[in-house]
Amino acid sequence: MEKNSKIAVLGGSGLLGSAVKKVLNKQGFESIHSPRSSEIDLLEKSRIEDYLEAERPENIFMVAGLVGGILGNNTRPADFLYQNSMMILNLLEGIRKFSPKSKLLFTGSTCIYPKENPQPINEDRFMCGKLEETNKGYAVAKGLGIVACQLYRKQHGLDTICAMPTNMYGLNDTYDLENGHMIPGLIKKFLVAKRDNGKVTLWGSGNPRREALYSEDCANALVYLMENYSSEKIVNIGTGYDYSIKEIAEIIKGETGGECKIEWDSSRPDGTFEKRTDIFRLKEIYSEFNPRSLKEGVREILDNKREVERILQD
Ligand code: GFB
Repeated sequence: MEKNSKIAVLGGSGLLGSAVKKVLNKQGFESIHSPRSSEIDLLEKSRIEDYLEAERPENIFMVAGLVGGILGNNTRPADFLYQNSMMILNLLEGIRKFSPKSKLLFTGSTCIYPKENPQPINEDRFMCGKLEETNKGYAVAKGLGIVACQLYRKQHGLDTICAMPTNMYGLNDTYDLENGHMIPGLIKKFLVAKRDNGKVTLWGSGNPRREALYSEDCANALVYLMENYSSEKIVNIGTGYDYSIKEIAEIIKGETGGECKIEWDSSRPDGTFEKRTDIFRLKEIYSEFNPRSLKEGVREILDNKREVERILQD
């Protein structure tokens, strides 16, 4: 990418999209366009086609999507399937017709892998087994997106690449306790418990294991891949090590400085037991990739006054 390349970030107001814009800005890219969903609804084919015909961005980061945590996914599986499938299909068709020189980076998710895997999970595990029920709709849509990118590359010669980020958190996250992801949910629960002198109720057994990737570290990898990678082979983006949910809770509790009691609600789902990523391929491409620890990432969030205010207001 040249510093004046026309770059589109779709989903630029979300957790990952805002981090991608921040990284691009930091690296001196000057022409970043991030249309809001009110400007371009990716579910409306004609709107995305009009946009691509008018703008013809040289690089497109496709990080838009309907996202949520274990409960959001499990409650609205058809919405997660439909919206995420249609968005990437509409975009690929639009690129093919109106902007075939655009390079597209599509983000999937590590939930595309089967429920059970040898750990860590290598990219070749894609389509090798049964999916986890709680996020089947999202996983099938993201899997479809990957295959679509590969087939548009094969048949139409589009320059598409696909990255699979693991569980993420960071500034500008969504702190929705019912439908959101686990790490922002825990950060909010511990902050509220500290403020109110209350207890914290967490879900499941606390035994499942998850990675914790800071959104800006993921964004650094995405920008690097956009500049240095072109292949149909998907690339995991993770830290390569995981924690039990209990360990994550202790780290967040320690950083928020609360003394609260933790209770576990076993009526809530555990989901996939473990999904640690194999990041060998990413490190081969981007050897300097060095994501921060959960403790460091949580500290950055807690040191940001505006974010903390937002968390407590939501
Ligand atoms: O991030 P999360 O909701 O989804 O994490 P997944 C769920 C895990 O955290 C389960 C436990 O083991 C939950 O039982 N947990 C404990 C909690 N307390 C809480 C809490 O307060 N809130 C939440 N949300 N969980 C996601 C997919 O799966 O993985 C996404 O939903 C995406 O679509 C992402 O693919 C990578 O980690 O299970």
